Amino acid sequence: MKETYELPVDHEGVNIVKICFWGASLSGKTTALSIYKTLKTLENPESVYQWLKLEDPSGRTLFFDQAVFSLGRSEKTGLPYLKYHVYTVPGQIRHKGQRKVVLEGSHGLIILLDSSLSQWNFNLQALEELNELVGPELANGTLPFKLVLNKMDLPPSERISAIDVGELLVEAGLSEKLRDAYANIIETSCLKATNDLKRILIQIKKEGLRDKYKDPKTGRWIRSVLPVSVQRIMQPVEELLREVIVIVLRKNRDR
Ligand SMILES: Nc1nc2c(ncn2[C@@H]2O[C@H](COP(=O)(O)OP(=O)(O)OP(=O)(O)O)[C@@H](O)[C@H]2O)c(=O)[nH]1
Ligand SMILES: [Mg+2]
Repeated sequence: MKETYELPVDHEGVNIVKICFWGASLSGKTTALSIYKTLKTLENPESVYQWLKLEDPSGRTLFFDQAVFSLGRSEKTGLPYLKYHVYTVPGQIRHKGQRKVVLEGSHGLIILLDSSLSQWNFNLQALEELNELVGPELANGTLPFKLVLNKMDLPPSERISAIDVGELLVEAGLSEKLRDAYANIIETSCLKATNDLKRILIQIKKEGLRDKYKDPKTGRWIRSVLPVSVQRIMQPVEELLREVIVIVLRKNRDR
């Protein structure tokens, strides 16, 4: 990719995209990013640059988590075409100041909602705060975002549904039609994804099922044979990254 005017560059001159997970405390942001990073490492360790977690003794994020990944590599320069930095904000109410700093300069957001009924008000608070900070940019599409409803492993009586969230989006003016809003929500369970991934790793160790998951030539993991629960965790980051790249390329073309 040629150098673009919207994206910052790092010390090697590689374009950087910043993606940020936003959501209430305990919604699963750190867990989702950890799973994403684990899978990227299995698929291609060279594409994972950095993994930083700043947490308090109870495991809640204190300032941010940051993971840095690369996309492709130019044969000519040996450098990646792009690096994408993925951050999580600290969700606890008292970290409002830190959230603002971490959010700054994001090219795209993953809004993670906790499906637990008991957390509904915290989801609303997180959305209200985001609306205060970047509301118009979300509503007019300048700042692309993906909406993820996590903890779908909870029994239906203890969680909200994607329809409930769709209604909320329409009410907040983030979507015109309920059908569109509903279609844009990605349902995940980090718990199920973690368990499925563990099961595979144990099977490989015990029964040597390595061939099923690995490309014999490259030794890298094959995404398409992984359980849906695991693929779903990768989906928002990668769809968002594609959207950001398309937006940047279009802006450069129309310049
Ligand atoms: N049942 C269930 N629990 C989950 C799921 N995802 C995460 N959790 C649990 O929820 C708790 C909080 O997860 P974190 O990833 O630390 O949450 P966070 O959003 O980073 O929280 P802050 O750092 O405080 O903003 C942990 O105990 C996770 O194991 C899920 O899909 N289902
Ligand atoms: Mg966290």
